[in-house]
Amino acid sequence: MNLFLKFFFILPIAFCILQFGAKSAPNVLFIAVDDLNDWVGFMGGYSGQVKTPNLDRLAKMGTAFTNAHTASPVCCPSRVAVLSGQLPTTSGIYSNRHWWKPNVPELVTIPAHFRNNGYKTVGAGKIFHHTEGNNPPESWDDFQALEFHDDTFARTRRDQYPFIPDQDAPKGFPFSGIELYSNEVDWAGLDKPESDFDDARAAQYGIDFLNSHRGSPFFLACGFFRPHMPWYFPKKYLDLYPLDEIEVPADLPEDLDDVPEAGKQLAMKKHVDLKKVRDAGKWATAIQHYLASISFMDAQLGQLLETLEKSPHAADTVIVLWSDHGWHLGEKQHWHKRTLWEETTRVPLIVVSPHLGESNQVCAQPTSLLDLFPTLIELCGLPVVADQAMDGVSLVPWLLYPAKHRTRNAVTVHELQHMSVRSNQYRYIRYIDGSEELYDLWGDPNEWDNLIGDPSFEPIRKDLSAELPTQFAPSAKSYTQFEFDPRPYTWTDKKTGAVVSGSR
Ligand SMILES: [Ca+2]
Ligand SMILES: [Ca+2]
Repeated sequence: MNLFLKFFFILPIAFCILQFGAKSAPNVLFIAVDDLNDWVGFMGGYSGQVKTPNLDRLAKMGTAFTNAHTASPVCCPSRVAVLSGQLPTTSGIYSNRHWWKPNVPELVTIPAHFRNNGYKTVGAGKIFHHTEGNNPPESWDDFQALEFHDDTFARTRRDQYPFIPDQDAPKGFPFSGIELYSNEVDWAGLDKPESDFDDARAAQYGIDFLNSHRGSPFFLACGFFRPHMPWYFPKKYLDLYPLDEIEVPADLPEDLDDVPEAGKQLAMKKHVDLKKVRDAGKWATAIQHYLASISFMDAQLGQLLETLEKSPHAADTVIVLWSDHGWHLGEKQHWHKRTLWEETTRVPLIVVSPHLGESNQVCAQPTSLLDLFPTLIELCGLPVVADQAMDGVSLVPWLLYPAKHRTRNAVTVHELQHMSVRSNQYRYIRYIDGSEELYDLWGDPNEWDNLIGDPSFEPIRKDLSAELPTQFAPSAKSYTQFEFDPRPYTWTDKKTGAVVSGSR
């Protein structure tokens, strides 16, 4: 066949096969992890040895984005941002007090978009925020809810957990030996079968689905709750982390001296927990339990990946894994999340495409979890979501060329107008009162030395500040302004009487 015929005959056929054949609609395995910072093997965020063989294996299967950041440092707004492709400043969903569906009923989320385009969408565990009213059934053909078998007694808010039975705290609680912020802030290796833990149940749901499903393309979401608190897991995972090998974060008592008042307030929120933990001599013990939680979650991930690899879906399934935000374990005097520093914003993000990009790639360009929705749309050949602005961009160019320079940096928004932008080298923070921080992560990876006020960094400050949002969607209505009915999954606006339904 001459070149002319090849061009006009074979290429279009190849194109058609790619577009409309089996490969035009790859499956998706969508894995969410909760409160996992950069303490994973392939990111090197922990100064000691963290054991995450399965996260590391997954990273090697595709592209690991090692400079990826959350859109918001709290569960609900972060997850809504990932699942809608919009910053809180676009959607108005800024906090855990905001139900997205009654506030922005037209918002199309990732699972809904896949379902609208012929995919079978199923899931288990924590994908949207885990309290009642955040996970409309309309997005899913089937969903196994997170039932909190690990810590039923910690879910004391009846309005947030109406589906969980009342249960007294067990004998010996708190297992950490310290009374902390809430029942949730506890840790222990527990003596119960691994299969009884919530994350094992979520993994098992995915395993059963992969083993039984045949036919139509699927979107399978698996949401792991660890290392979210409480740090409960099967006891054996503690053996991975002998206490005398635990590294505690470098402690610089004067670190907050050059942080503006608004930043200090974020750092000191729940600082009392860190103080109690350290005063009790249990800082290393707490870290040991965070690490063991990570390894327990990693083991569940491993079972899921192993099942996928042995299934007929292996060659045609896109895999993405992300964590909703990070966690401080004492850096900046902080214990928990809800800040704009590296410990909270930097998260694992892995994309594996069976048809695109090499394996074992690392992309160190600044990326955002907001990029996931456009990436999945492109990888699966779905139409863009009509009339829905997206604040991220597809990562496909970086799957093809991981070193490709990216001019767009990663923006994080915390509540109303506390904001940060992370570039390749720098982090710029501006709080609602206009106060600022600037760090050079290459020379100062701990973000100890605030460079604001140094005239030689003024051009960088100016460039980065220009990337922060300038338009702010009004804050969504608080959940207290709605009446939520889990059956048939409706919200009634207490003032207007308007009803929004999220039922299937
Ligand atoms: Ca979280
Ligand atoms: Ca400092």
